[in-house]
Formats: sequence, structure tokens, C-alpha cells
Amino acid sequence: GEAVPAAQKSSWASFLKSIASVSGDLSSLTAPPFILSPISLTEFPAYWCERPELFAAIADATTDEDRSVAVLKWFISTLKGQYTSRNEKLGSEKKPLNPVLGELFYGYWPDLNGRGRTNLVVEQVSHHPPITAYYISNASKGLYLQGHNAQKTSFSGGSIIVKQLGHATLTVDLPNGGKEEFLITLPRLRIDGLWYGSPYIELTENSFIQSSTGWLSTIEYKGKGYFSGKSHTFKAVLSPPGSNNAKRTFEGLWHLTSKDLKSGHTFTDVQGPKEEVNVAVVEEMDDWESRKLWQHVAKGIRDGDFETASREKSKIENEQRQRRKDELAAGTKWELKHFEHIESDPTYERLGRFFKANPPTEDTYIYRHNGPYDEVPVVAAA
Ligand code: 0T9
Repeated sequence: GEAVPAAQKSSWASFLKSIASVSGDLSSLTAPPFILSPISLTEFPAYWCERPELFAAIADATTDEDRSVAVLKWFISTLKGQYTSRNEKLGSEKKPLNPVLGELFYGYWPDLNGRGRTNLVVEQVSHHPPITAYYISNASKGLYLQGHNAQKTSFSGGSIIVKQLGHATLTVDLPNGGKEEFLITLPRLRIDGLWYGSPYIELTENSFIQSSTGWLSTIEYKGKGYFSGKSHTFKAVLSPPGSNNAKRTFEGLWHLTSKDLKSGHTFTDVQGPKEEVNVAVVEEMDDWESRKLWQHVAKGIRDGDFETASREKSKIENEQRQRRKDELAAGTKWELKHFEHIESDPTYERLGRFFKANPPTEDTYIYRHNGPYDEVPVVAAA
């Protein structure tokens, strides 16, 4: 591996071997320092809204078809951030910090140019296996995205295959007082470049966006082939209610640009800057907020002081182990703060039926509307 520092070559080799033998959950494997990221997985849901104006634009569409197109456009435009931003920021894909149970991440994108303010609430709802739940809302536009993420990993042909578990649902308040819902499923990932110590993600197979109006987007992902094809290629087909025929087709590279094949016009273009989420300064954060919780570990990783990083990480992990022991002894269990777990998501079942979602049912985490941005305004006493 060319990107692997000389002193870490053998630990990288044994890490790759353990990846090949441990299937399911890689989060708790110890990786060599050069591949560690100082960012926790609880920060990742912010990728959904780094182009807040595209999210807000969903509310401005006036027909069912246009709303499905706007949702697809926003979704495709998030992929670059979701799947390539660590390469841009950290040099390659890196191993994120493995969130603790109850870890929180709060942020927002301000109201600019009439797009409304967008808020983000994230909670780590399971540690083993890692599951992250999130809620992203732009109340002034009537847009509410609720979702959760988990992964099942395996090793094949020198790459890590990541099956994403979980899904997202987007609820849109309509001008007529009704609601439209979208079920968003997540693509499969392949992590390539492991041998060279410079991992990167390619998306594979399909994902779907099903609207309650019946419009369905089927997105197909392809990477660089042996003979042809470019990295990060997609083709999305939008079909009307009750039909499998494409009404619209969009094609291109999700990390650069794509086209609406009907008009020949640009569909997505993510070459311009994106807006990272705004968060409080660490000093003002709650102890459970990700950047405060991990601050010493993250500093150690950033400074190349891996002794401090690993000592601080052990502190957090020991504290967690003790908590679990105490709960067991007291016969109590950890209570989720912002989400309620339900065994089967009615929206997933209902909308998933349209495209034969597999599995036919999934659990979900319902937001309790008790985040830091949900404070009910105090009504002045009469
Ligand atoms: C949801 C996203 C997800 C989370 C990450 C697979 C992965 C953990 C999950 C799926 C987001 O919306 C999108 C992007 C990146 C995904 C991560 C990439 C990655 O490598 C990790 C896994 C758990 C590893 O850390 C594998 C070991 C590592 C050394 C390879 C770089």
C-alpha cells in the first residue's frame, strides 16, 4: 500500500486480514492511526442538507411530478458530500469514530434568501450494532426528513461491501392542507482502494424514492468498469403512478453534473460550494454532544498524538462499559432522548409495496419533537 506509512504497514496488513474475517460490523475493530478520522458517525446525517436551497425547493414544486423531480434532484446532490467528502477533506475515506449510545449532534442551516431555517437533531440509538437516528426539518417550508442508518459489512474481492440498513421518510406539507410522503432507500457501497491504504467509496446496485402520489424514482449506480464506464455514474428513471414506463430519465456523474435527458438541460451540478452545518461552540455544548464528547480524542488524531487519542478513547469506552454494568445491576435500561423505536414503520410498509421493497418491513425511530430547536415559544400572560 502506497498511502500506508512505513511504520504502519504491518498493522494495516493485519487490519485488512481482520476485516476479511470479521463480517457484519467493523466499527469496533482497531485500525492503524493513519486511517482514523476525528469525526463521529453521528455527524454524517448533516450530509443530507448541505445544499439547503435544494431541500427547500421541494416545497416550491407545484405538481406531483415536479415534486418528485425536486426530491430526486436534492437526493442526487447529497451523494457527493455523503460519499466523497472524506476523500476531499481527509485525503481518503477514513474510519469514523464509533458513536456511544446516547451521543448527540445538533446543528442548523440559517434562513437565507427566503429558504427558511433547517434544523438537525441526531442521536445514536444503538451502540452495538451502531444505529444513528436523525430528524431534519424546515418548518417554514413544511419539510420533515426522518431516518436512521445502520450497516452490514462483508468482504469480497479485496473490497468492503456495505449494505445500508435503515431508510428515510420525507414528509411534505402541501398548500391544500394535505401531506405527501416519500420513502427513500439507501444504496449499497463498495469500499475500494484498501490494498493501497487509500479507501474510497463506489455506489452499486439500486435505490428508490417512492412518493405517496405513486411517482417512483429508480436510481441505478455504476462505477468504473474494466473496459468502459466512469466512477460515480448514475441513471435515474422517474415513472408515473401505476406504470413502469419512464416518463423522465436523468443521467450523469453524481459527484459532478448530470442531465435531464428529455430537455438536455443540466439536472444536478454539485461543483459549487456546499454549506456545512452550523453547530454551537464546544464550550457551550452538552456533555453528550459529539464534538464535546470526543474533543480530546479528535485533537489527538488531528495532532498525530495517537497516545493521547487512544488514552482518551479508552476513558470514554470504560465509562460506557461501567454505565451498562450499572444499568444491568439496577435493572434499568438506557432511555433514548429524542426518538422512540417502533418495530415496523407504516410508511415504509405502505410505500415500499409499490416497488416491492426488500425487506417488506423495517423498524424506525420516531422523533419526539423535543430537540433544542423545538422549544415552544412562551405565550405572554394576559
Ligand atoms: C451514513 C455513509 C455511511 C453512514 C458510513 C461504511 C462506513 C460507515 C457508514 C454509510 C451516511 O449517510 C453515508 C458514508 C460513509 C460510510 C462509512 C465508510 C466506512 O469506511 C465506514 C466503515 C464502518 C469503516 O470504517 C471501514 C473501515 C475503514 C478503515 C475503511 C476506510
